[in-house]
Amino acid sequence: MRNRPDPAAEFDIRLKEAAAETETMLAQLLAAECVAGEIVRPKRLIEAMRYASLAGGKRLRPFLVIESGRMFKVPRRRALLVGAALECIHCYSLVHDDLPAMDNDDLRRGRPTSHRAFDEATAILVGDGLLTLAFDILARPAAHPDAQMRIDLVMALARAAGIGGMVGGQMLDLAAEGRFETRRPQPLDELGVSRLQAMKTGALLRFACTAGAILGGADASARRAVDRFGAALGEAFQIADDLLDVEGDPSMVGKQTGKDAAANKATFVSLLGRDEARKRLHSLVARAQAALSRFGPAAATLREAARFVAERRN
Ligand code: GRG
Repeated sequence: MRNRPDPAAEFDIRLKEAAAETETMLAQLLAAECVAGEIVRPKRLIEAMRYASLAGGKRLRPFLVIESGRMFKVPRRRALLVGAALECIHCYSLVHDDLPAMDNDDLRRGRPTSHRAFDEATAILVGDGLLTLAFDILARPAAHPDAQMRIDLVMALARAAGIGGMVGGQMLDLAAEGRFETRRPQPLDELGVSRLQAMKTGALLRFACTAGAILGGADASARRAVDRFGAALGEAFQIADDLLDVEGDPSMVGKQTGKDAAANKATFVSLLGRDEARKRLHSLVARAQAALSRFGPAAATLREAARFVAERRN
């Protein structure tokens, strides 16, 4: 009988497989040739969109869609398409976040940011193109044959990525930095930081986890369990990111570090100190893993994902 690899090894294999398949899917979706209804795909736009979304990134969000889908017996190709749509939103957010008007970063995923490799106007259009493509993908019958199911996915992703989700979280972040009228940093308390992070980073990760349950037609109680997992994982991810900004090696992280303190950013690390932030991180991992206990061995890889998020080095 073949020995099953341990959960950590199995996780690594599955994450790599999901990343490779996502890469292939994105490359197909960003082909030079038009799809029905389009007129022409400008060469520079496609080149820049491919630059921003191919060859790099852990592909954690598509992986979470695939793995949560696996628990509910979702056909892999459907989960892959939904994961690719989500990755488009994630890549657009990184491109726009790196722009001079936002974080003004030169390095992303170990390479020049999109506006550095191309130009600012192209980088703005790359983000616009990826955001629009995400919803094009979700509207395709290949994402799910049932139109109501596709509408549910569109709605859930729009809410996660939009005003009351990622975009809103970015707005709160800029306001807290003192970018607007006051021109002074606006200190946030724990609740403020927690809400900002749940929106800016957590919402997409949470969607990634619930998408599998939506695609698989899971009942309300299973959906809530997966949603609790996603919420805890999202918060853990951001605390790990904040710790990496303080402790990480830029050559490993693939971007500049030390930017949060320089921008007076309120994070759990700045509010609580590194040790307390790390304790909070570990308790979130335990909370995320406990949320999946009812699924038994079927959720082993997702439980590993919570550990990975806390221990990652990039
Ligand atoms: C500009 C609309 C708009 C939103 C920006 C997500 C975001 C909001 C900004 C990104 C800034 C940032 C670095 C946030 C920390 C969390 C995060 C999203 C890290 C990068 O995600 P990973 O580690 O990246 O999954 P890879 O490269 O692996 O895909």
